Amino acid sequence: MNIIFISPDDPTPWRKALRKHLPEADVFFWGTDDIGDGFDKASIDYALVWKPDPGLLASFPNLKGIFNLGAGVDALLRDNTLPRHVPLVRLVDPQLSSGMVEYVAHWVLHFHRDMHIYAHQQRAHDWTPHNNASTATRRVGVLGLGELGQSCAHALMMLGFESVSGWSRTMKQLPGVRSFAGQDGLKDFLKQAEILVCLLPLTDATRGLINAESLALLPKGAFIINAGRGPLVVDEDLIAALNSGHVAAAALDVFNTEPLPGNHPYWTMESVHITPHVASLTTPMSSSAVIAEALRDLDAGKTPTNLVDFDQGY
Ligand code: NDP
Ligand code: OXD
Repeated sequence: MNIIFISPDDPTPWRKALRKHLPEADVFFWGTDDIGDGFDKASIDYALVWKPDPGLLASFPNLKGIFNLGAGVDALLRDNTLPRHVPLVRLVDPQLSSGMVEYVAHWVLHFHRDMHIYAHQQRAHDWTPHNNASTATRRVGVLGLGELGQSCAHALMMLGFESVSGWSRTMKQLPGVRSFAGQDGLKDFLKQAEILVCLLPLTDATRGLINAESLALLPKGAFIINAGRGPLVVDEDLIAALNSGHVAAAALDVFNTEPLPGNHPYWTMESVHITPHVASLTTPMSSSAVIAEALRDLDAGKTPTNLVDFDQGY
């Protein structure tokens, strides 16, 4: 079995991880000395990729499967030449989920416990205590109840949040989580989300979903945590909502343009907390284990879990 690995990541830990979890495969690392003059693209069975250059995957004529080295496939689906007859599998990895849980729990607690206010007060040498809000009454809403959204909703309940809700395309039955679905459920979901966690994939249906209209539905003083994708948010609308105080603060990990341009207003807004798309990072060892399992399923003619639905775009 021959595999092409295409990613800007350092190949060294990946070589080690793939040797351990896929010892039967010959793995060739694109952009390294593995790809000599006689390299035969037709010999490649599977591709492991993160943001390959558009057109590159189409140049491997005999691919039997493509494995995305991340959860979001929006960048891949933007490539019009992507071979759509080839199964595309996205990454679902317990370590990716736990990284996201850490990021989301951090910011939910940060806002819930007024840390954004105390940070501001510290700069003003201001010793004003505030009453602590209660997890019994704080309402947290998770946009996107997939692998990551469900893990985060569960973790928030474990932290004591008694009012956790989620919004997805299809209705969910998750113990303790109030489920809202589809456009019909969106308004009611937003109206009660004091802390809004965004873990939606970027698709034609979700682009720009966080806009003036949806932001206006949030309770006054709401918080936004976006670790899904930047273009889910209309930046000017979020900035206006932050400036008016309707949205109290935002933690943003993903942006319309990455890296975030140096002159972007977010950089200097006190109410905005920026991280450089690190909410959860793919780790070679744990993701190689799950990719190896899915790859063997596919090779044995089974349908792997976590196949991308090209029609839905995720
Ligand atoms: P999943 O595919 O497991 O879940 C996606 C969720 O979004 C599902 O609940 C789905 O609904 C819902 N959804 C999709 N489209 C719509 C829609 N039009 N209306 C309502 N709900 C919708 O994805 P993951 O949880 O694994 O990952 C989510 C995203 O997180 C990734 O696509 C990626 O963009 C981002 N991410 C960011 C990282 C970071 O470091 N910042 C790291 C990893 C991922 P349903 O359940 O009904 O299908
Ligand atoms: C992902 C990401 O989609 O890191 O996995 O953004």
